[in-house]
Amino acid sequence: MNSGLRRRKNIARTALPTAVLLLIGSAVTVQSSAPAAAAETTLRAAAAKAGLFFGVAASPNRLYPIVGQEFNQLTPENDMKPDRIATSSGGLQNTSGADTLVNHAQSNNMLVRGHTLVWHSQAGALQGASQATLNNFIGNAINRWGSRIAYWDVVNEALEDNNTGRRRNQWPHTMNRDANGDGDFFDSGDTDVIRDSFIRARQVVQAGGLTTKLCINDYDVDGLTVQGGTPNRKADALYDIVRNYRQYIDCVGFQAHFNDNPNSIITNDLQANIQRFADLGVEVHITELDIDDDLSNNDIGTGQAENYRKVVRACLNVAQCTGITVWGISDSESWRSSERGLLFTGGNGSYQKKAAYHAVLDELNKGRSSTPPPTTPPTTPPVTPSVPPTTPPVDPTTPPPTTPPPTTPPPTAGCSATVSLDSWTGGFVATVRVTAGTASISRWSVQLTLPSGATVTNTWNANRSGTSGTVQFSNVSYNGSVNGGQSTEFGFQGVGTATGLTPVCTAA
Ligand code: 9MR
Repeated sequence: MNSGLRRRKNIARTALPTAVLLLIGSAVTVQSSAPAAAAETTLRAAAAKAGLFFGVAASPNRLYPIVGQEFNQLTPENDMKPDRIATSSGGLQNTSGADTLVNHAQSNNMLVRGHTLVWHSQAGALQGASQATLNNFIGNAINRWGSRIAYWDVVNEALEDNNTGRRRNQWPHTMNRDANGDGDFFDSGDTDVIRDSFIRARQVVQAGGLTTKLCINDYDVDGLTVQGGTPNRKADALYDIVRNYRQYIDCVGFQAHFNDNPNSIITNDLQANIQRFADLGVEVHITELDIDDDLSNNDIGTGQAENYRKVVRACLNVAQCTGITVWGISDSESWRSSERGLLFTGGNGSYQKKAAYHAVLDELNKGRSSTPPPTTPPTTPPVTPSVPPTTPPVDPTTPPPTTPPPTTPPPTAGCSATVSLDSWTGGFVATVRVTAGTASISRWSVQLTLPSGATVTNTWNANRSGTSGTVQFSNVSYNGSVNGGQSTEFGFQGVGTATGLTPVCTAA
């Protein structure tokens, strides 16, 4: 039986598998200044107000109006997988479906999650490929869509089933070499497809000046424990990977396909598990959420709507949990239709909201916890990835960067700021790096003037006043403190053309 069939069979009733930041800045402002605001009536608006995205898995033949109305993030359910778009040498083919989805997302002001680059399943012509070929594919795929992809699942489902905590014993993980035989893949002499793929992806993002964030994604990694209180070794293994390769990894996806398998249930320690990854300094996303409507063995309740509410609340309670994606619109069009795991019934563009929809909307409208749990600083240096000497050379087929390198204005007292811009016809994403002077700072603000016709539509990791002309950005609660010589970043997306931006930074 091929792995796809075997996988589908497993999934039927057993374990299963598999960016908003755009709205975080503005949302934080709204939340603190207008706590009694009227409830929002769409998932995307409620999520944006709470400072996260709410997305959906989508296909080109199901781009009904609801997609843009209810959701502000889109993951191609199948159209960016290697079996669709990869050639055996790591080139690209058949990208029209993916292009359609990216264009639809862009015109509906939705973030895109690219899914996925390195995966044992649905590998198509890449099945059995070498790391060099995988690297070629990684470069070609990332560069095709550039910063229009907010998040890429670089590595998907690297860990095996049944809570063993081990890597999969199948390609591409069989390319692993544990050089000193100590049982892990984290030593300098080891080769590891996870590490090497992230290194390659990081190179491409850096070379292109892209804002794309790089994620690792898996299923059954949701709680600290699985049913019965057994430690979730798969989650622990994922945690070790992220901790050890933190310099290359920006984000972690918990697929959150909840069903009756003891390893796939919703546990009360979901929030604590999200928090421990957040404490490593990465963003956490719930990437493929669906919940069986009959969780008879589930240890914390049987009501689907209430279970959805618990998952949404766990994410809302951790500031670095920046997005939730449901794996489809309606039950009947889902990969697991018999379990009726989604928020809508109906089909073909005509959908009815379920109780689960109303529970999610209600929970999102409550916003983030007023007293978020304390976060500890990252244990490894965040933000600035470095590439070790073992890094393979940049693939010569990689197109040159599409954006000019950042320009550095003269530093002002306390801090300086640089901006790098990724532009496309009619829009842009700007990433602004704020660097403290020799002294540490506890607050910063950045002012810049947009050319006529340019308007900011979303901001992340900063509060903002103004949308056009002279616009002011200031730190949010978690990134105001910057040690001397260190940096933090925020970003914003807009329509129009934004060239010649000269940010001016002031600090306190
Ligand atoms: O939902 C996807 C379904 O249409 C495909 O047939 C299937 C093939 O493996 O993949 C499904 O999506 C999977 C995702 O890519 C990774 N995590 C598990 C998802 C459900 O199987």
